[in-house]
Amino acid sequence: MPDAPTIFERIIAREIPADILYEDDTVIAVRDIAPQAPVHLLVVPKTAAYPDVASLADADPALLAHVVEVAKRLAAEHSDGDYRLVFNTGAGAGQTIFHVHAHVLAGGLAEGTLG
Ligand code: D5M
Repeated sequence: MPDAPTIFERIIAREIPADILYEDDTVIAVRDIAPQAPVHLLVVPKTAAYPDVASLADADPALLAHVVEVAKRLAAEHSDGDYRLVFNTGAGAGQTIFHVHAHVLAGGLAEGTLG
């Protein structure tokens, strides 16, 4: 039996609401529902083929580069252009949705911390 669709697949299919900030043929960007920074966005490849960034990098580096480019553009649009790009990878690192996504964290981040 195929896996149940993730939250991101359901957002892409417009089955559940989200604050969609950008969309093209291959990615969608939404505001994170539980922000960890003043600006906290998610850039999500539309394909459900890749559970994490390592598998995306192996299989489709051009799509990963596109995710990075969209993240950069959104950070400039929604903040001052400085941002953290985070890919939680594995449950032990806090990943909860196994459909690759980039966290874009920006705006008033504490200096010198990773948290
Ligand atoms: O990140 C999964 C992220 O997804 C986490 O920061 C919350 C966010 N999330 C969960 N549900 C939603 C909806 N419905 N809209 C927007 N954002 C959502 P992970 O790296 O897997 O822990």
